[in-house]
Amino acid sequence: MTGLNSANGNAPRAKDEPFVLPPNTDLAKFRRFLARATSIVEEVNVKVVNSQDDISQEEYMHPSKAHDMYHILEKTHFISSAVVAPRNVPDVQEVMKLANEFEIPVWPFSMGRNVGYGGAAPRVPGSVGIDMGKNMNKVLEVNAESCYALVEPGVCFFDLHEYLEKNNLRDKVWADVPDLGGGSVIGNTLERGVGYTPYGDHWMMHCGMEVVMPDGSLLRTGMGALPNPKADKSKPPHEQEPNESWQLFNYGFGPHNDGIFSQSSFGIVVKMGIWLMPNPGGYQAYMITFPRDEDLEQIVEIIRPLRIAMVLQNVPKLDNVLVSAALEGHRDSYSNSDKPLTEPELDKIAKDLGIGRWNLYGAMYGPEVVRDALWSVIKASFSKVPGAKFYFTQDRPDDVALKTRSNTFQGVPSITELQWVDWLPNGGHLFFAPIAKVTGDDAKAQYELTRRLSEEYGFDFIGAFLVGVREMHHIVCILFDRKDPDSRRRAHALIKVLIAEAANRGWGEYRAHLALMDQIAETYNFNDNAQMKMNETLKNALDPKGILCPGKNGVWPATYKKEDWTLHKP
Ligand code: EUG
Repeated sequence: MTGLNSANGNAPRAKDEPFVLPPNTDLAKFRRFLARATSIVEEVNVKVVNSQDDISQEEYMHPSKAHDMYHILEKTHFISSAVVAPRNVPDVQEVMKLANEFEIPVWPFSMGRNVGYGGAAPRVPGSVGIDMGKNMNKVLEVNAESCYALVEPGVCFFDLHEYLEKNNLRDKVWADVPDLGGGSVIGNTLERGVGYTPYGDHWMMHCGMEVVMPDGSLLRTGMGALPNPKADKSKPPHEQEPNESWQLFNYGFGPHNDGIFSQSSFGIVVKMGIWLMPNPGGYQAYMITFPRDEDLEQIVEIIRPLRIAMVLQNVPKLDNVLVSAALEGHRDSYSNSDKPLTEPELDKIAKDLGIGRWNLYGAMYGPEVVRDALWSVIKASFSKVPGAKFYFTQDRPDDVALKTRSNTFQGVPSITELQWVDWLPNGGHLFFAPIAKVTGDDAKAQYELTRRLSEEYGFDFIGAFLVGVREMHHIVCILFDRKDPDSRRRAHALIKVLIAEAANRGWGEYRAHLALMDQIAETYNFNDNAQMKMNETLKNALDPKGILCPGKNGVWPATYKKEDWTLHKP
């Protein structure tokens, strides 16, 4: 295990010496590596992580590229030694080959905005970050007739939306966006992020990828493997005209490989197709408030058949009272107590804001006759919950949460949702994100368990259910004070208990922070860890030196002794 060399105050560091060197790498070798990297990408695209400035950025719009802004371990634990930004696909290939030659681990990221899950930070301290977003940030194509885009890693949801606006394409197509618009389309999709239009499942809606493999070779998946007969073969492969069906049919021929590049360490995605939604020709967002905490079960039972039948057309979001409250205010305006808020306090917040203990946000798409028909079914269904109230955006002109969702649900990105992080001073956040069935029983049981444990560890329960088609992503927002070591420690202890208790009940997480990947990977252990064994076999075959993202999602290459590196020490 690499220690922090002199960040903890031992020998003074040379000017070009990083806080943390890569494993098995002394300063002389690191310097040789950087000189070679510089000759590939040019000096402006190489940065050693060696100054306080490099690790002091804490703003979403100006994220750190070197460490986790919402760290729960020491700030300098998950940290890179240097960040290298390739200018193009051949640079990525050359950097990958160089890393193999030097046996230095690398960790690609797109925008560095994987907030709540580790940001741009690497799993192995001292890895070299590969900043895929800095220079490779083009929308390569939008096809408004067949409704897709082809993008590079540095295209974020704001960029894609802006591209559609600038080219007057919004009347033809919309891009799905998640809560925060600054994330990379590719990065978010590979992490299996979720947005809120009918195209909310980004992984489901991606189509075709170009990938740099750990050995530096380049491939295209799906129909992209079939050459376009019109392609100019004199160009390098990454510039050749792709097959015209690349973004139309995901599967191609033979084993469908895309899955091994998602939440994985098996390749670096340098181009990806994403389906766009045709402009539906009409739109209306709504909010339904439910007065009592106990309404959860009944609400979810009503949601299931409506969502599976696609009467609920989008990914609706069911927020507990504090998600909405935190968007519009700070905790200290409601309570001075450092104990979790009580039932009467929560009821009072709901009353003051004119919202429910649970609030369902959704949208309808299509011409008015279609929306009217859908609304009559939706309204009749949820009216079975006593006290349910129904609002359209225009009924609550001052409601920040509703207004923001109304934009998000029609593909207009923002960063307003980030405001709930300021519920506490110095708010940092960590997500616990188990999958739930769309049943009243499961929702109630997950809510009870996660709320009880959150409160035992001194945190308010702030959570939302995002309804996929046959499951819900239950997002428990663990909000801590990042300047308070005790608050960080409690957040970390809480999520470890949540993961274990959830697994005991058959619940697993869809995505995880760097610090929790090992533990969660170990819960997916059916039949003597058969799936992990296959992942390790693939990892060792594709990346025999274990260079690309060692430890990503709990998959450790053979070159790393797992027992020494795992952060899960039960
Ligand atoms: C949210 C949603 C997520 C996630 C983290 C946060 C929304 C928070 C469905 O995915 O992973 C309110």
